[in-house]
Amino acid sequence: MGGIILGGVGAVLAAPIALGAGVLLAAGAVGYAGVKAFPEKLVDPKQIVGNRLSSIGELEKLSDSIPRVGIVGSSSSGKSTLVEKLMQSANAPEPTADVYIAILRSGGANPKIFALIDGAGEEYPQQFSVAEAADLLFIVLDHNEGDSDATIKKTRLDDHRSFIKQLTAFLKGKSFADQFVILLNKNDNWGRSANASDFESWGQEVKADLSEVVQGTRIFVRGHSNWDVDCVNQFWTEAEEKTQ
Ligand SMILES: Nc1nc2c(ncn2[C@@H]2O[C@H](COP(=O)(O)OP(=O)(O)O)[C@@H](O)[C@H]2O)c(=O)[nH]1
Ligand SMILES: [Mg+2]
Repeated sequence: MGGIILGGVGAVLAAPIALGAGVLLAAGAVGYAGVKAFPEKLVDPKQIVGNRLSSIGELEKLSDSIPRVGIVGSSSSGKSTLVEKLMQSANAPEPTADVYIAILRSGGANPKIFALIDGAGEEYPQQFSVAEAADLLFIVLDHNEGDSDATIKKTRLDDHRSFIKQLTAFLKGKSFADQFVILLNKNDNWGRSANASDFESWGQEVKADLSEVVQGTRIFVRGHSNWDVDCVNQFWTEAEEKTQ
């Protein structure tokens, strides 16, 4: 009997508590849904020109989509130096550890805002993610890893070949940029070599072999030097023209 009374009292007391808890839970759920439904504030690309983003995902948070230019190639080929030059920065880049994105207004005849994507050359997964994200892809190759030697090193050329082989294997079956530009970088150095034309021919071979593998992709190849302002400006002209 006592148990029944106690049970009854318990039920009467518990009901408001349960009701209260239920109301709180419902209010919380409604509040959470409200926050989730409220669109995340998008960033206007014009507001972040000159900035660096630290992940490709951040490009999804822009109010307008901007062309993505990927810059890939083996370590020390001059990718980050190119980005620094395009930023008109006098700094020599630190060795690149992670993928980053520079938001820049191009310096050609038809300026627009671009996302330039660069990563660590020795980290193939980073290189692949840069290539996969790109609307236009620059592949930076060189004749040796140094910055002052004119010698064309066979081992270096083989490294580039093997990099490209891995890259195309990764891209197979995926959708990716329909135009590639191969830069034969450090022209200021290899241009002084007696074998400069061999290196240029090698660049043409790379292009020919690549077009066999990535059919339907237009491939261009040219000499380039990050120390030559005209070459750096040419990058912007190409980026503008090839992302219309
Ligand atoms: N001579 C010469 N050296 C360059 C050129 N571009 C880059 N370098 C040098 O190559 C080295 C590697 O450059 P970096 O941009 O860090 O290469 P990354 O690993 O591809 O980003 C640095 O010592 C640069 O100064 C170039 O056009 N000419
Ligand atoms: Mg780098």
